[in-house]
Amino acid sequence: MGLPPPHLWHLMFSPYFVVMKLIFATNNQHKADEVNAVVGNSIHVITLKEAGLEIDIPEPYDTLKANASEKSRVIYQLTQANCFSEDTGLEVKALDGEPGVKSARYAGDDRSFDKNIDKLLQKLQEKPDKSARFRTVISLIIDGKETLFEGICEGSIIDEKRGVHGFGYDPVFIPNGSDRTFGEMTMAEKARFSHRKKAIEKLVAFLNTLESINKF
Ligand code: ITT
Repeated sequence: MGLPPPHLWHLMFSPYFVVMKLIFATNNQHKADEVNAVVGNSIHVITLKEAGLEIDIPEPYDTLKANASEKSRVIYQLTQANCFSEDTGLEVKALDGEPGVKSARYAGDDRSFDKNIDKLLQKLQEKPDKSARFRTVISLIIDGKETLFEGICEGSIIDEKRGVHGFGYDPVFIPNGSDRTFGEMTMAEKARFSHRKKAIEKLVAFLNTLESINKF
């Protein structure tokens, strides 16, 4: 990485100089907490709220990728700042991938986690195959150029809620390799399996390969 222009040299003594700032185009604080736990001090992640942006970006498309791209594109156009977004879906095999891209509003526009779970359990009642996966797609925009990352966590759905941690479908999802739901795990325990963590680790690895980016 080259030196910044002389009038910015004072920033070299700022703790933020070596830390890249990225706006995370999300209004979901749970997601932000999980991402912050993975990136630690290596990236300064700024949520929309922290950036002073009150915006609910529509997710009109029928793929996670298209919706993730839309969210980061809108924020980049608005701020010209390096940013990323992610779209995540719970994909249930016996329901042909539902709720998938509709995960947030599966039971309606009020985005109730409880109602979404109730609808899911009701639709799965008669289905013997309970296998499911979480899939996260991240869209990162650095200096106007988009790169995508994916993280998947395979598991299954149980027929009653267990645990109070996490958010969304966590109380009914058991990742392969565990006998506890995400709802019964602390954030650190969930991270051992998490789709989001896998995608974010790829993002961090990618950023580490970039030689010169605008860190301000
Ligand atoms: P942003 O678009 O503002 O980032 P959102 O909550 O609308 O936040 P999504 O569009 O990605 O996020 O919605 C996906 C939904 O899927 C989310 O509302 C949860 O119900 C569920 N979900 C996503 N990640 C999850 C996770 O790690 N554990 C459990 N449920 C999750």
